[in-house]
Amino acid sequence: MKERVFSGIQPTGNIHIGNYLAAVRRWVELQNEYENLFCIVDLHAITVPQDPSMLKAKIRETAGLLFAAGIDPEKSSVFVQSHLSAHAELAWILNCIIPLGWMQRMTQFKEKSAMQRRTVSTGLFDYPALMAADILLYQADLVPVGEDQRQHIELTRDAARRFNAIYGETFRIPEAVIPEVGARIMDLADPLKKMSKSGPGGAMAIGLLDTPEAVRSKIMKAQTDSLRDIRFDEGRPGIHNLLVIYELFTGMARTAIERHFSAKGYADLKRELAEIIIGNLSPLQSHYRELTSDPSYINHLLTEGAQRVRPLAERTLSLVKERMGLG
Ligand code: ATP
Ligand code: LTN
Repeated sequence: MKERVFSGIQPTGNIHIGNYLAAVRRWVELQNEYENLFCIVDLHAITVPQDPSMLKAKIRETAGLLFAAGIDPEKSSVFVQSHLSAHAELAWILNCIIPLGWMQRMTQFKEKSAMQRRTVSTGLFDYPALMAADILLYQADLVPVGEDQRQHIELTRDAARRFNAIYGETFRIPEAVIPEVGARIMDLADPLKKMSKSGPGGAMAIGLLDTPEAVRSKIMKAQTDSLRDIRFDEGRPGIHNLLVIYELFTGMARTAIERHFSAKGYADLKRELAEIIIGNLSPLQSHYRELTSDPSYINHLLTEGAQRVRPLAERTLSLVKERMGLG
């Protein structure tokens, strides 16, 4: 039996190279070795206001980008969270066993709610319980994500252990898979903040569908520092971030990259990096255009994905209900 991989992505904003390098590209790499489930988490997306027609379009765009990036519908089930009511149902049940204090420790809520203050929804606070439900519903072994999701996966593990301790062995305890390099790609304008789809830094995130001109302009404007030498140094976040992106897209060793740039300046690094990103995104973008030329094709793949995973979700949910004496 192959181990099971589960991960999720929000259909909001533009999927950026941070999402790609830390998550999507890794999902593609893991495909042959594992059983794979990838969920487009629209119920998570509505924890902040969304325009309905835009959300519907973004769900298809996200799916199209996953397939264009190399997720193979024969090897992986890609599906939409709201197509299966079991996610919301299990989230409610987990709400009733997760202590409030655990949720109050979540740093992502603190950061995101600080930006919204008065209008912040209860759903945004409860976001990690729904994420735990996503993962536990499928008895996933591995959850490949970026660094920002580490705390949510810890909470998922704690919730699963707590449920198992109270009601008996029910959930598998999942593990986070977080890359050693590039788990947190930083914003180009403010390299102390993570590159984000929805945050204020969105304009300086490089989207997978960005035109070559947009990529060049964003990279050339990226914040650096007043030093000159080009070295991997975490104390210099702007240059470090550009070098990490360079490393991940080229696969070159750090020493080789530093040698390559030893007699060059920041402008050379930026120019080369922009072309490397453009070269990497170009095949993905043409694949995306092919896949989306017939809009019904993506819908068909998403319906199939949901059909494939439904029995797994239903099995866990009925076990949970039975254990708890529901119904
Ligand atoms: P937002 O920034 O609006 O919260 P997001 O960019 O985090 O959205 P998600 O759909 O929530 O997007 O994340 C998809 C995956 O990308 C997750 O595994 C997440 O950890 C990862 N990820 C998100 N931002 C980065 C980043 N800057 N660097 C590396 N990985 C990231
Ligand atoms: N919270 C994640 C998206 C997400 C997810 C999941 C990731 C929702 N459910 C389950 C892994 C497993 C995010 O914001 N990146």
